[in-house]
Amino acid sequence: MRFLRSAAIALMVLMTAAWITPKTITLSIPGMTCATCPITIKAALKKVPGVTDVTVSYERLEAVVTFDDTKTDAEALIKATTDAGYPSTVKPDKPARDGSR
Ligand SMILES: [Cu+2]
Repeated sequence: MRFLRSAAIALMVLMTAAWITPKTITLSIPGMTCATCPITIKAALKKVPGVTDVTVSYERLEAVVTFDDTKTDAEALIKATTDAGYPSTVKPDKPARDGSR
């Protein structure tokens, strides 16, 4: 019985993990003008609930954001960069690995 219960819990954890597969998008942010802009943008994106990872490249004028898509979405990320002074757009990405939507 005890084993069954922990097996059920393990299964639930696995299913939850599958459900919240993090999503990664690339934002094009042409408004970056110097090497400190990425720092501001990264801080703004990290503040968005659900965002787990942010990589901002000044050279490429883009930000790669990984987030939990049950907690936030591209619109919220765009709003965050825009509020920080850097309007952005979602870069069309290569087909995502999880095309199950
Ligand atoms: Cu700057």
